[in-house]
Amino acid sequence: MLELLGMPPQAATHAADIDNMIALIHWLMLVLFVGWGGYFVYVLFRFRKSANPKASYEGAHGKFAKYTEYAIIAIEALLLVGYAIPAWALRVASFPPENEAVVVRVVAEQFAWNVHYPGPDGKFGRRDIKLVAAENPIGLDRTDPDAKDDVTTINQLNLPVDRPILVHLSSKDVIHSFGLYEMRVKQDAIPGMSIPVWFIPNRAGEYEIACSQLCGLGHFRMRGFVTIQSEADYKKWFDEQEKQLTNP
Ligand SMILES: [Cu+2]
Repeated sequence: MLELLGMPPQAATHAADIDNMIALIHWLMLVLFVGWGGYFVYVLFRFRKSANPKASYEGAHGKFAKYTEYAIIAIEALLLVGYAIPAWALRVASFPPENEAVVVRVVAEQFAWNVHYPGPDGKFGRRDIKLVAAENPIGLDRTDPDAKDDVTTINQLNLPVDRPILVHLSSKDVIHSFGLYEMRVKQDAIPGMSIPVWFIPNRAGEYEIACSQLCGLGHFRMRGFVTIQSEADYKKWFDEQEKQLTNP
């Protein structure tokens, strides 16, 4: 239904919850729009000049308007407390443990997404701002033992399907925003901060990383790709990357 209305396919486990909330909010807005619109037309007719030659300075009596307001407040509170806050809490307070998740760093810059995998040792190598260069955009120090097996890519994020993904998001320059529409993920990347984002992709395929903050003149081309693949394909891809590290 939502896909027919132009929503992207749902490619993460929490996508349906977010879409349900969006749908509920839109239903409420539709009811309010029709309700207020109908009321407006009624008032135009009911208080027309010919039927009310003399203006009433008292205004309308009756409790209907008051109760309608209370009902709308109650529904909005229900949406906030029953849906929005729990959905948000799950994203920002219930991170998967690092040893179960695929952990990856994404470093945004004008105008690219740098991806940094810790490699089989599970440890991210040291990074040094002095080492930042065109061929080493994140300044990875390859002399550090933890960095030896680290894999870096530009604008390409490969991830296995059906596993929790934990992205540590940061930025080298300005505020960017990590937007994976199909996975219903959007998080600002803020210089000086490392922000964790997690999700479980549940549909293999090729998706896009869109920068969702106007971050400069090249914002339009700040576009990366996410490949969600089976565990076996992901491992194969990763092994190829490792091979290239040892004999480039
Ligand atoms: Cu950007």
